[in-house]
Amino acid sequence: MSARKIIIDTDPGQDDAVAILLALGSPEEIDLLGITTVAGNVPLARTQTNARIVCEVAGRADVKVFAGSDAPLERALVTAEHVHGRTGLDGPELWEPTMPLQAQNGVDFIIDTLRAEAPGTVTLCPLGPLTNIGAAFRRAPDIIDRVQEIVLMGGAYFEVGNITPAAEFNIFVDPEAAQEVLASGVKITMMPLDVTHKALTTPARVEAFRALGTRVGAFTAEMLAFFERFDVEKYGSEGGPLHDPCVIAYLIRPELFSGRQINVEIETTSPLTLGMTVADWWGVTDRAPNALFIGDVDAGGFFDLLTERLGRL
Ligand SMILES: [Ca+2]
Repeated sequence: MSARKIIIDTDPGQDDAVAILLALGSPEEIDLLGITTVAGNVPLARTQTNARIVCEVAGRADVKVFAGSDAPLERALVTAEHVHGRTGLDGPELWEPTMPLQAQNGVDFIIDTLRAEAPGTVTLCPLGPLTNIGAAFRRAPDIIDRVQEIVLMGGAYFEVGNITPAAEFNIFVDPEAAQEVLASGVKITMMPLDVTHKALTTPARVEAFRALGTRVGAFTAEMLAFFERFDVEKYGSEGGPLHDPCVIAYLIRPELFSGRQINVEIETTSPLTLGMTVADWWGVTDRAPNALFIGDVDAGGFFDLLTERLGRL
């Protein structure tokens, strides 16, 4: 089987960084066409910088990194420095990357790539707010039918909200983009908090990254040591959830995950529940299913895969 062509759309973010590293460590399964960045956890100037830092850590200055949208489609940007730190990638010592940022806008790269590649051969992997995907679909509706699948991190049902009592961060930041993507008819797989909160770091799991004895292993352990503090304090859990790597792990080892094909709609008007993922997990409406909503993961298998693949870099 040939490697699956993907575009990672991201707002790094320590967990985004691990997702990118997992993709770079898995060339048999993943053909990374490019990384598009979006404003989310931190503003765009930082997310595009952070994406290049992560590529440089992996020794992959050849990866194409693009800057996309600097603000949601119809709203002011909300960021999450309280979780990820001032840089978005707090933990390890950072530097100004020397690898180039591509001149083309990330949204244009998504459009051009989907038009250039054969229909049904490119998977989009959004790890942040869905602004770039929504913008591309608005500007070039002809590309919608050409997407193989969208596998995204976002939303929550049983875990409800993390940025508000009702909403998960990625969906909350750009609810209009999220709703348009969910209504697009593209095959969609969602990694909500319900599953990512089961992919928790533990001291032993973080130590396994450090024990790789590589630059990537040390960088990852330092990021996660910072990242887990927020969730350990908030939820009383042993570690922090590796949200975004679930997306890439699903492409490599789908058998680690399970979920339900259900209808998911996004609240875009209520001030109280803005950005809520209204997920019909129990099938109480007759609304047509539009997403595979993942609910469970084999966390041991997930961390074994991560450690093995990051160990290749
Ligand atoms: Ca992210």
